[in-house]
Amino acid sequence: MQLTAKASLNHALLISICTPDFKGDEATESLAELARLVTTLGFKVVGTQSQKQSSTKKVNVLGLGKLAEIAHLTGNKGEVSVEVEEDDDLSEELVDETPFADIPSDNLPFACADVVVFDCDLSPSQLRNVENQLGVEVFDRTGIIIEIFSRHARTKTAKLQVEIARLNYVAPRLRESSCGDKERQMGKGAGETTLELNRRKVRDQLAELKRELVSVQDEMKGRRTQRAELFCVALVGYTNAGKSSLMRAITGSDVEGENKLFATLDTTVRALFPITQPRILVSDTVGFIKKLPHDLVASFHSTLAEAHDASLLLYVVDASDASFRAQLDVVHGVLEEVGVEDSKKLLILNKSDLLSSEQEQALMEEFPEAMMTSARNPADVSKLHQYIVGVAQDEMIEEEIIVPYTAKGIIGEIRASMSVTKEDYEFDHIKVTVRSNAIDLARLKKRMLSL
Ligand SMILES: Nc1nc2c(ncn2[C@@H]2O[C@H](COP(=O)(O)OP(=O)(O)OP(=O)(O)O)[C@@H](O)[C@H]2O)c(=O)[nH]1
Ligand SMILES: [Mg+2]
Repeated sequence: MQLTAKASLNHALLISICTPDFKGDEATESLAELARLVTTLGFKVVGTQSQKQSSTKKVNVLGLGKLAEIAHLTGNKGEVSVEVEEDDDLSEELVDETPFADIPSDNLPFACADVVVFDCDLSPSQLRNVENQLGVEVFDRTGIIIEIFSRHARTKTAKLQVEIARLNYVAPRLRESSCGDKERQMGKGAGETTLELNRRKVRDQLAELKRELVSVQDEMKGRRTQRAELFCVALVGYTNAGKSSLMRAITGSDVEGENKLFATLDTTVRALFPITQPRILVSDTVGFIKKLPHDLVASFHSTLAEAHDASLLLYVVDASDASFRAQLDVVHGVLEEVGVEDSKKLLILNKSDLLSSEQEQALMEEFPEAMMTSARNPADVSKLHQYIVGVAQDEMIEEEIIVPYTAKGIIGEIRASMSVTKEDYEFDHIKVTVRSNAIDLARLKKRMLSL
C-alpha cells in the first residue's frame, strides 16, 4: 500500500505522452521537470521516450508496439511480447527516444530501467495494466509528487496533510493481495474480502487523520490570530525558486534551502533581521508545481493561510529558468484557488547571479516593477530588507504621545514595540513621536488614559 520506491528500484525511464492539448515546449519542459522530481526522489533517470497520442486515456496508455519496445528496455519481465512489431494504433507516432540530454551519463546500458514514470496522470486500471505489461513498477506524475511530499513532510501538520493526500491517492489503487496474509484475514468482517478490509482500514485511517488535522489547525489559527497585529510578509512561488534561501537571508535564520523540489512543506515564520520596531514577520511557504495534485492543493490550504494573512506578498521566481513565466502563472492560479486576495505584492526575479547583464537588462525592461535579486548577494538582501521595512513603515501611522515623567516604564515599552522617530524632553513630560500600527497605538493611548 505504501507507494514507496524500493531502494533497488532506482533507474527510471520517463515517458511523455504528447496530445493535441499538451505538446511542443510545454511537454519538453514538463518532462525536464519530471526528471528533476524523479531525481529528488533519489532515482537515476536513464532515458526518456515521447509519443504522440490522441489522449492519455487508452487502456494501456501506449500502443502495444511501443509497450513492447519499452518492455525491452525494462528487461522483458512483463506480459507484453517483444516480438510485437506492428503497432496497434496507427495514429500514434514516435516523437523521440533519445536518452535525456541533461542526464549525466555514466555509461549505464539503456536497457536497465527498473522504474517507469509517466509524465501524466494514470487511472488505477491504466497503472495496473502497464505494470502487468512491463513487469516493473510504474508511477504517474501525481504518485511521484505525493511520494516527495511524504518524504519531505517534517511538521505534524504537513505530515497529516500529506498522509491524507497519499491515502486518497492510494485507496482506489489498492489491489487484492495474492498472498494469504493471516493477520489481515483475521480482522475481516463477515463476507468481506481482503481488498474490502484494506479499503475499510484506509477509510477509518482517513477519518482519524482528518479529525487530528482539524485540532492541529485550530491551534495554528490561534497562533496566527496572536500575530495578526504585526506586519506580515509571505514568500510565495514555484518550487526551487529560492524562497527559503531569501527567507534565511532576510531573517538571519537557519531555514533550510535545498536544491531539491519541495524542500519546504510547511510554513515557517521568522522575524525580519536586523530586527525592526515593531517586528515584521516573514513566512516561507510551500512551493508550487504544474499539475499539483488537487488533493495536495486542498490539503495545503491551511499552510497557505499565512499568505492569506500577509500584508505583502513576495512572488519569487527563478529568473534563470527559461520557463519562469509559465511557473508564475501556476503560482497565480494556485493562490487564486486557495483564495489569497491580492494584497500588496512584489515580483522578485531571483538567481540574478546566473544571468548575463544583457539578460538582466531585458528582464528589467519586461518587468519594470520587479526587484532583481540574488539570495547570494548581501547587497541585494539588504535592498530587499529595506524595501520590506519601507512598505511596513508606509502602512504605519505617525503620532505624538505625551508621556509624563511619572509614567514609569512606558517609555521603555514604547521603544521596544514601536518605531520612535523623535523624543523631546519638556518640563514634566517627554513628547515622543512614534510610528506604529493603528491597533498598537489605540492600545497605548488607552493605557495612558488609565495611568
Ligand atoms: N545561484 C543561485 N542559487 C540560488 C539562489 N537562491 C536560491 N538558490 C539555490 O536554489 C536552490 C533552491 O533554493 P530554495 O531556497 O530551497 O528554494 P525554495 O523556493 O524554498 O524551494 P521549495 O522549498 O522546494 O519550494 C538551492 O540550491 C539554493 O541554494 C540565488 O539567488 N542564486
Ligand atoms: Mg523552500
